[in-house]
Amino acid sequence: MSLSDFAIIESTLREGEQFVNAFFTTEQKIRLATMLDAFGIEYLELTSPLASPRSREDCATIAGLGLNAKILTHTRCCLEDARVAVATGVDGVDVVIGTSSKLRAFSHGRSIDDIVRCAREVLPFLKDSGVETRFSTEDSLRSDPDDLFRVYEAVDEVGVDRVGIADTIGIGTPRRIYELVSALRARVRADIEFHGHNDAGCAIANSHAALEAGATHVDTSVLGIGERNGITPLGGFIARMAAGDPERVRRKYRLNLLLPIDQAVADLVGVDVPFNNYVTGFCAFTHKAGIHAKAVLNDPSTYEALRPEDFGLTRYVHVAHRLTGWNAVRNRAEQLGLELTEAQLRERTARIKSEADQRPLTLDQVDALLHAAAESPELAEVAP
Ligand code: HCA
Ligand code: CU
Repeated sequence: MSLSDFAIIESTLREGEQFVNAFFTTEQKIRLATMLDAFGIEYLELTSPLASPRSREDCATIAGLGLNAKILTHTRCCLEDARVAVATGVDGVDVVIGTSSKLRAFSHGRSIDDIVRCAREVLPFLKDSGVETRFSTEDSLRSDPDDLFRVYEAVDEVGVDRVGIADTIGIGTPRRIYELVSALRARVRADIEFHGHNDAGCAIANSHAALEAGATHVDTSVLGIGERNGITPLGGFIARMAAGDPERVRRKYRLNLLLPIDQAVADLVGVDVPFNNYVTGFCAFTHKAGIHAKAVLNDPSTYEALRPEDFGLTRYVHVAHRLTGWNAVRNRAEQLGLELTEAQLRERTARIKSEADQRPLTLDQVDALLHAAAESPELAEVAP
């Protein structure tokens, strides 16, 4: 159900602000919020207004922009924080508290009974204030399942809109997340959100598994930025969902904004978009080996799970190397407007391969070889 009907909680302006290089000015936050809203994100999560005076003003400013996305902020489970959050004018408040024994011992020092008591105080206050409510347990995967379900059932009883599972240190696997979300799905009527860190590389797969098990909301950040190596990246999550149901993802989001969004965040935090990034990495739609190139030129879906044109991008067939084939070379000749015979193309392909065996070749050098063939018809006679 949820694979076909999910919402993204975009947390670049909360979790992403916890990335070591991140410092966003108010203007930059507004620009990012506006871009993400234009992309079609359903929710934007902002840093707690309790974090600093500027964070508080920015919450109010972004909540007042009149975006389509619902604006959320994120607070600890306490009434004073909840009051400040509501006063900023946000649409919803994401309440979080650690339930693992480690966090209870070394972070806030509260018992499960205490957590339940506090949640039963904070959530009704938020509901009465007319905002959407979410209650999440930090470090859910290292929490005792009995404690977890006790807390979730208690907040479900007071009518929370959404409960959240957080894989805070990125240790989840798809199977584990599937089982946990399924068990939770059977116990609460509230929507279910998944927040997954990427320390061990499973964040996207875990988010997908959460949806398969009945979760309804997934947290992302642009390029995955966040604490340590971050969380589920927006682009990677979109790629995963588009690989499953491209029609729906095309209808839901303005996919051609993904590249400017990834680039804007990379610039703001002083990093490059990774070369192998989902969709927007420079080699995401490049093809190299002759066999791949031939098939892709005939039908791109042979070797592409995603269509570059859905994202306003183009594929690139790499010809200047020793693995090339004559179909790729013919395609390049056509791009250059050259009419070469099959014999010429096969001869030029053999020449490119032997030259590329000696040294790296550039596309300019390949183009020069193709132009030379077009100007020397006698090459047409040379069989490979
Ligand atoms: C944090 C921790 C958190 C919260 C996630 C959530 C995590 O930095 O406050 O609210 O669901 O990873 O546990 O990001
Ligand atoms: Cu987190």
